Amino acid sequence: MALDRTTVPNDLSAFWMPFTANRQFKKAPRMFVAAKDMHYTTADGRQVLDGTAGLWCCNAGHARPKIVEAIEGQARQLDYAPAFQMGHPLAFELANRLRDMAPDPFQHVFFTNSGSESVDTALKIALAWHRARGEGSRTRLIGRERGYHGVGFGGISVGGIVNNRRYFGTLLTGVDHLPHTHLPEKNAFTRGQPEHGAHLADELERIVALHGAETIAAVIVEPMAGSTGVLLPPKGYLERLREICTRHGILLIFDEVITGFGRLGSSFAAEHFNVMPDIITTAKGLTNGVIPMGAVLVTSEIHDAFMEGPEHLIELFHGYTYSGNPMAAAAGIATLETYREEGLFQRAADMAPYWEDALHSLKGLPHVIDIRNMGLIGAVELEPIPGEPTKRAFSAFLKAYEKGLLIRTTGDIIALSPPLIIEKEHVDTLFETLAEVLKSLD
Ligand code: PXG
Repeated sequence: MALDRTTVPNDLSAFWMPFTANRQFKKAPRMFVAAKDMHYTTADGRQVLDGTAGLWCCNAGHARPKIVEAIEGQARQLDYAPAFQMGHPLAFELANRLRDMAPDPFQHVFFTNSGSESVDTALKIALAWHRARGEGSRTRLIGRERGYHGVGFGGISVGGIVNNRRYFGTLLTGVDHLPHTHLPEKNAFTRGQPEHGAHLADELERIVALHGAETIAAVIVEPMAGSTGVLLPPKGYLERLREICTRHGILLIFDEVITGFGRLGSSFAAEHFNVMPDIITTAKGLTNGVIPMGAVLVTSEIHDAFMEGPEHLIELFHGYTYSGNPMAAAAGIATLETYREEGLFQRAADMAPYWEDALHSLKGLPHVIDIRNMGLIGAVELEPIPGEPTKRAFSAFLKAYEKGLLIRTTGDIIALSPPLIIEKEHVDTLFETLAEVLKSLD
């Protein structure tokens, strides 16, 4: 029997949906049944402009031929190969290509299946690396308020989204947090990196003084905090964080699950800001979101410290059944080729000024209290309805969807991150629709 891919089942009760108001959704479901380039098709046959690249992941747009063909071909050639003590060519090929596109220091790649797994992998590598070098006392991990590092126990421990933490017990011990960098009273309506807030990196010195540098393994931050509502690093902030980490022998991890693969107009935020961490976590755009995959990029200094001792012994007791999975690797290679052939990272950089102007034209519309942007990312922060936080932005989300536009909201912030293939006409349509939506809000 052919799979019916477009008819919505009558019974929606079995699927417990992630990060979704299940009961509300199931009363009035919003379903996509197809996608091509910049648009989704809904179950009731409407076209919806993708203002969010799915969930920040479909950077090359939807149903791109090269990626589709790679997956079809790979399913026929080699569907699965064991990930431990066996290999297959494409995982090595993808790792080589990632190394080649990453900034110079990043010479080795560990594959995962998601951003959450990349984060847990990076934290574990950081701990094990210090131990391998005889600094086993370095066990503390430092995250940041409002940080999002996925939903594993490591990720929510270093993360700083209250609702993602408060229900789940005591989390990892030995974790501390830097303050977030959101200073709306000083930086509202900034284009690009805000002027104020570099001093917030000095809080790391306070944390070091409190615990002792010799107890701290790593600091993890998103170079641009996406999920919490697009918080850009203040000018000089990342540089200062880097300098303090280096001075105290602490590893710096950039979580580039969102910023990797062209979102800011360059391969990685590390390159964009010209600040090199020791470890980079990725996922999402690595395979254009088509097949789940993540990757952790590390320097030779980190990798090589593990390559000691008898050669028959496993060097790192970590990995997943699907690390470097053939289908995902094929999708990843085809995705990176699509990015390169179409010059999509440069395209994002070229489109960014037009995007910025269009976004900031929303200033002055009802309830808009801040607008922030960088690369092909934008955020519009709305004044919350008194006593009912999140409601106004969610209402904007529903209205936009009705008008044929997909946006994301978090709290009372609207986040935008379109596929990098976006044309000026799409940008115009997107912001005209959003302006109508904002004017219609209570
Ligand atoms: N790190 C960062 C920086 C992320 O943004 C993850 C880790 C976790 O990735 P996985 O693949 O485990 O989900 C993320 C994910 C949103 C939104 O609307 C953001 C994410 C996921 C879903 C929605 O902002 N980021």
